[in-house]
Amino acid sequence: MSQLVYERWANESVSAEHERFHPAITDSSADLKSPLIRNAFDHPSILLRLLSVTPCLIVKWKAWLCAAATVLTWQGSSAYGADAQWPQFRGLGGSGLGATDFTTHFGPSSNVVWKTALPSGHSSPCLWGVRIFLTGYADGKLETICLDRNDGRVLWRRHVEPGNIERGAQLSHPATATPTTDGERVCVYFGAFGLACYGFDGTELWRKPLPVPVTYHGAGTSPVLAGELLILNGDQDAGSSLLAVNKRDGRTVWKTERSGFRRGFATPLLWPPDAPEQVVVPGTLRLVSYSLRDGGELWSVRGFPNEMVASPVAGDGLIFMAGWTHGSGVSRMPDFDKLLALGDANHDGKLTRDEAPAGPAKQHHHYIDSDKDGLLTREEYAVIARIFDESKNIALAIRPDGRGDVTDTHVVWKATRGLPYVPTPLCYEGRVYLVKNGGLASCLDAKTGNFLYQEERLGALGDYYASPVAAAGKICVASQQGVVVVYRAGNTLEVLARNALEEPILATPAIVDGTLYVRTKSQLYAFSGDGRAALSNSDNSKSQATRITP
Ligand SMILES: [Ca+2]
Ligand SMILES: [Ca+2]
Repeated sequence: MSQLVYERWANESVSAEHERFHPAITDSSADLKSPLIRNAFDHPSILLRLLSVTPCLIVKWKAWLCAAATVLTWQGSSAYGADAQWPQFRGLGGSGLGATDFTTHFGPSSNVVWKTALPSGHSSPCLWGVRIFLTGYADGKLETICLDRNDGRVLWRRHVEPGNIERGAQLSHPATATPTTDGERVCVYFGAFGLACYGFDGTELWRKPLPVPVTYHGAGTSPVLAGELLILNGDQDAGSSLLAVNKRDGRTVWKTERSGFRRGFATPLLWPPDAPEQVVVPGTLRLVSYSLRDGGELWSVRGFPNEMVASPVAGDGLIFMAGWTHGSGVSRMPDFDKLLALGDANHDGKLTRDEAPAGPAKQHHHYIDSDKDGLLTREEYAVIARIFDESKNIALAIRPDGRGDVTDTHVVWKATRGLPYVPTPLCYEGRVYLVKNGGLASCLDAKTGNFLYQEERLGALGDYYASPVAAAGKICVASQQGVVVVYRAGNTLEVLARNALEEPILATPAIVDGTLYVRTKSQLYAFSGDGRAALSNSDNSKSQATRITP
């Protein structure tokens, strides 16, 4: 492991809240990799406990360091495996699945290993080894932040300056895309800037400014790494495309236009998971799989909503997708001639927003106006009227081995109840889990699509933007209102805990190495219910006014 680069200003920026849990560490030259080690040196009694030997007072301090470092480094690597990975949005392969158990019960002051104040952002934690990567937006800067997974300390921060921030809805944010890493570099995307890539020590490797997407709700997708490529879904209200750049220098390898895709927020899925050859991207009315090699279209499925927010997920040899938009398939757009007769005051055959009669033409004026000249033409209107007419809310399973339009041949099952708006489905141990606004959970058999339970209450109301994640037979999902529900995976709904974190949550949690990482509006929490939290907290409590008890 290379020596971590600690920056003085980064240490200075650690919040007072963070300091409460972490006494300042002044000796950054020592190769002390975990709070366990650091605290042991601060408190020799802990060191003795860990070494389980009787101290000999004549042993020189250097020898102590050697012996302690050997034992404690082993302990550290055992607790914080260097192979620990959650390398993109929803972890390995975008699966949302962790490999280790996580604590069921936690809160702002219980089972907290550490917490760190962060600038605001909706991006989820991306983890590799001892590093956690996140993005944020503060003081006009789009930040990439690297934290030490051992203690939550900020290792480095880098930023890019945005041009115009993309148009966004009330809840959107300029730092929404989750970073992605291959263990050597971390790549980030900001709608208002484009792509940037940093080495693990914070060195900027390259940057690739991109046009600010034309959006109404803000950018939502996250980039994904696939071999030598970094893939970015560029769906927007006009000029959609799928972009593949060389992860080493940011040069464009291929770019596939997605004309006809008029809005989208999904993160692409790579298939097959172990050796990807396809990149699967849902969008307006269709889901399309492209060749990773050249971006050529391989197969597609019709029958989706006008805009896709949730991402596809793989499991059991199938690809699962769920899409829902408000009013989808319910109402047809009025005839354009009727709208002209009602509103076209200057008789130019086009409608300004003021001219448009109340209803969808006025409500969706900006969306329909594809060239953004402020006027709805007959042609622009016809495109969106068709899209709205064909829009269908659906969850389905697809066999991903076809070519061409496989709507009639490779869709294994469909469902129309329990559909999530933003949260991506979870496929776990042969079942597909859906979480709908209002805290309504559904579970389907992954192979047949039969409901095992449908729209049952998690007992935490409100909207859901974070996606469910799972490990060790448990599922974890966070409501926007800040309640993290843990429920048992299985054929029936059994809620194990509702943990209120007292702040809004829009980011998807991560489960790595027995620790659950949850980003709230202002903090990143690391929760653990094992001795790690207890030891860390008790150590800190010795010199801190605020004691955190498990
Ligand atoms: Ca007019
Ligand atoms: Ca226009």
